[in-house]
Amino acid sequence: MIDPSRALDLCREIAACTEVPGQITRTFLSPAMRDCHRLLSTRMQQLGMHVHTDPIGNLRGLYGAGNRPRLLIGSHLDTVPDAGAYDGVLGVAIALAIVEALPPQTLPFDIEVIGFSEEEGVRFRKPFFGSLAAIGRFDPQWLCLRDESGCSLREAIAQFGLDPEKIPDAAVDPRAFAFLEFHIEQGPLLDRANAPLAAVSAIAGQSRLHVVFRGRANHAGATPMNLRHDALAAAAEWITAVERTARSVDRLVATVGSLHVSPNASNVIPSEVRASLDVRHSCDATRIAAVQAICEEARRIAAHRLLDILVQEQLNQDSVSMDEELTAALERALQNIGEPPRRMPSGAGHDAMIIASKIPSAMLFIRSIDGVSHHPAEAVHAEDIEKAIRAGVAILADLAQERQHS
Ligand code: HGY
Ligand code: MN
Ligand code: MN
Repeated sequence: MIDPSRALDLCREIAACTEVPGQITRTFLSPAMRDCHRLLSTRMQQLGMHVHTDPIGNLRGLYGAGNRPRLLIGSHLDTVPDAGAYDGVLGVAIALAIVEALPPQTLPFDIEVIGFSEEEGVRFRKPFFGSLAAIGRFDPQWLCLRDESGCSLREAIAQFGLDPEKIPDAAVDPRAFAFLEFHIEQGPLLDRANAPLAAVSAIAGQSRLHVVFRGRANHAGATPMNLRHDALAAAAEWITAVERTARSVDRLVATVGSLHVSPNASNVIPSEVRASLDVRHSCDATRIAAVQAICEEARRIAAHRLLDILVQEQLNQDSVSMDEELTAALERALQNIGEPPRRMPSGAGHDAMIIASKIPSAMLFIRSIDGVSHHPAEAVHAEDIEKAIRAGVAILADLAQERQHS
């Protein structure tokens, strides 16, 4: 019998590791992340794992001697602001539950559980530092990025007690042969289908940009409307155009999720607005064309209002298909536990889309109740977690059998 409550209790314990009392906010290498590492390290050590934090802040638990082929299982430990208790961390909790549930006979491979340090891209507005470093694609130029407080990425890593010069050491062992990520769906499809689990077929590509409208501050009471260069009015006109564009293209999604207004006073015409732009689609050409159209509209609006505009691309991540063999093995595992083999695309981004560029990767989605995520109401069914753990044990047995006969 597998008891899902240990994994769920671990998620709830880790939910208390937050920078903001009363909500769940845990960003890259924050003190809250250190608390999270402490809880997970204890659980990993109880399982007999060798635990270390790599130079980019990924928490790594090695189960086995480390001298054999290696299966990686993991997800991210950071969250969006005011998050739910399961996005990311549930994948690490399930990985540990799978190790705990393994039958006594030894597997012909080692297992490394990885809690990635930065997948959401909240603190430095650039996602995937942990998984990019794990596959050797971390760009040292990023060390100069600064967070809202002006702290550089280099300083943040050093303040956590890590050495930014050693980030190449975060690369995964060359004997790693596969990566599995267990993750909540974060959307409504499984809930609507009344289905607990599904293998992921592909992960939608995503573009993330920083758009700055620069006008001119002036007196809100004394400046006639025809003499204004209002950065916020320009941004507002553009944001409705972003939504209109996204609604006009099938399965395209576009979001302006973050807005900083300066000088942000009720009686001053806004001089500057810094906006985020997030555009996703399973077809890369469609996504890139939409980004170009949306940015062109921003430039048109700025020119019409005699404002300056700055557009900076932060991420241009193509969509990624999951490894066919591993995904078929996940579907066999679903059948093995009495569930129909089911596949579905992912609109959300995941570390698996980064790891997949170097190591065969696959994902198993777990139903999000009411399809809610990136919100405190994020919830899962305990029985779905029990099934996910059983599916994990089943796929490991499948991989073991395959390797013993290869
Ligand atoms: O934004 C995403 O897709 C993920 O939650 N980081
Ligand atoms: Mn997320
Ligand atoms: Mn996630």
